[in-house]
Amino acid sequence: MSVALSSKSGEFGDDSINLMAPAGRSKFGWIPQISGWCIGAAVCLGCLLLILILGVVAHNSSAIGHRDSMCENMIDSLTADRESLRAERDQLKDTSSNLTKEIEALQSQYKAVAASRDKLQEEVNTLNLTRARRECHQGWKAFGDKCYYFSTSGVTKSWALSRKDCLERGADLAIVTTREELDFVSKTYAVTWIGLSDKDREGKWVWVDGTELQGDEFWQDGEPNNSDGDEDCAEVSRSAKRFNDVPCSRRFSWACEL
Ligand SMILES: [Ca+2]
Ligand SMILES: [Ca+2]
Ligand SMILES: [Ca+2]
Repeated sequence: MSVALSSKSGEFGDDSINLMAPAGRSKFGWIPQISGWCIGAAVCLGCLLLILILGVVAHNSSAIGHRDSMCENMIDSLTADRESLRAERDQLKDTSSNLTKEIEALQSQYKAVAASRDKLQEEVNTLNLTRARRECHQGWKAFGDKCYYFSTSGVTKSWALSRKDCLERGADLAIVTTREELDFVSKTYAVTWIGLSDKDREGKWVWVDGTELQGDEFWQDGEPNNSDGDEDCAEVSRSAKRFNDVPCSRRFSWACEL
């Protein structure tokens, strides 16, 4: 393929320019001949450039598409997490509401049980008072839920005969287990027999019902001392309001408990 430049006939005569001169050069010698391979190379270069541009565009499009896909996946995942958290929150709200209702129900039940307990306790106290008053025969004194018989004023007996009198009345010598009972039993006479002795085994103080004395806070200071080796029965005095061991043969008033 060649390009030839020529003048109109007669305008330039022999001075017309022919770029297709056989020698490969123009008559002027400075205009290069544009050969076919140059044009082909240019076309190829253009094609390569176009392919490169298309490749870059395709790559960018693919990257953008991939990024959009990742974003969509992330949004879907976050949306699913949000829905899951909402569901958990709603479930916790329901659980909290149910627990609150259960607590309120338990509190209501507790109040009802406490009220019932208090009412029952009042009834028990009333019954105890009624029982004490009803069961105490004439000549007996009520204290708490028990009845007590105090021997006739001026009559004294040994510990054994005092106990015999109580047994004949269907009772026994008083068993004193509280400070209040001690004050009650000891206030009638100067000295009163109670149902406590160590006559079966020295030093082992046992009540008439067979139970062993618990603690030693009710003894007078220095008692029991088993003075002269012959003090096996316990009395209470109005002045001391505490126990003392004395010979069982001594004669005192006595107190029976039923
Ligand atoms: Ca008692
Ligand atoms: Ca003794
Ligand atoms: Ca003594």
